[in-house]
Amino acid sequence: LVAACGGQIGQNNSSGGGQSSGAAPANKNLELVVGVKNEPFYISMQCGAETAATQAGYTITTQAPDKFDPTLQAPIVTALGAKKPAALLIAPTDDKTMAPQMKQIKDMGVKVIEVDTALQDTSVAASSISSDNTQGGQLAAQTMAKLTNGKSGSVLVLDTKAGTSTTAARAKGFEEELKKTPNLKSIGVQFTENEPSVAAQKVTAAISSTPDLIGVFATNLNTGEGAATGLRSAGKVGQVQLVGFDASPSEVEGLRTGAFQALIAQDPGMIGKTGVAQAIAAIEGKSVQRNISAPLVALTKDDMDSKAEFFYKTKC
Ligand code: T6T
Repeated sequence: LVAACGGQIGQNNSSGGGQSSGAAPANKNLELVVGVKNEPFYISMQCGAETAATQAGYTITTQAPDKFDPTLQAPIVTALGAKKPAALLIAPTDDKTMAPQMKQIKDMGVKVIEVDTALQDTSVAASSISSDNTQGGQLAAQTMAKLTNGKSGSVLVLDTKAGTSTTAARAKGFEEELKKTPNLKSIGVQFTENEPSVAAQKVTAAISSTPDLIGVFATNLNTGEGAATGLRSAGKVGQVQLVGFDASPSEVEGLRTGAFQALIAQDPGMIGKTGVAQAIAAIEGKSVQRNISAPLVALTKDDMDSKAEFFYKTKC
């Protein structure tokens, strides 16, 4: 299987920043607003961000909505207006509807840095740090092609919520790349609302309606965990190939026990660290890079333990 891919931190399109003013900033408070509470991807990101902030002599506070939902995330951003951090690092939960609140905070002089997800409007954030999600989807399709090894069949793609920049790019990259394997046909992209129970239902429904279902691509953590539950309840573990995204403890365990055949893992700690470095550069008037790509890696049962640094954390 394809072992690894992805750009390197610091590789992408840079854009010029200002010159260093030399004076230390008075406000050294950063805020991180992630997509949802108690989720290993964001916990790992938070750990990386906290390490980098402490090393640089900055403080960072993390907040998250109870669900991956812009109507719950937007008020958190609006309330930051009263606190006025020097920078806001944010994983916007919708690529359009989070724009007004993010613009408002930017207009107050707060530097805005996107971590993981992004707005369609590229004028709001000074820097955007993310995995190359299109490439991650392509890697998932190449992995699915290898796993199915010339057999013919249908493949289900599970996205999370419409408006999530990352998972949309993964689904698109997967479907485009899958066309290069004519014996595999996508039956289309279905949304799970980032709820494992919905992902499980979509998988069991697809198993009933599509007798030649050979594979499932689950574009993120909750979707993958739910898809594995669906395969278990339908008694199809190992018969339907499951390629997931992310590397939560439950997904890693599922890879070990055979519910997943591959996982495309990200490096959320690196995304958090780099987000802090870019925020500090913006605050201190140094050069900022507009787009930064973080590495991705494909994990399989055979090689997973040699890549354990990619497993996500549940605490720092
Ligand atoms: O896959 C990650 C993240 O990259 C995506 O934007 C949203 O879902 C996760 O947080 C995993 O649940």
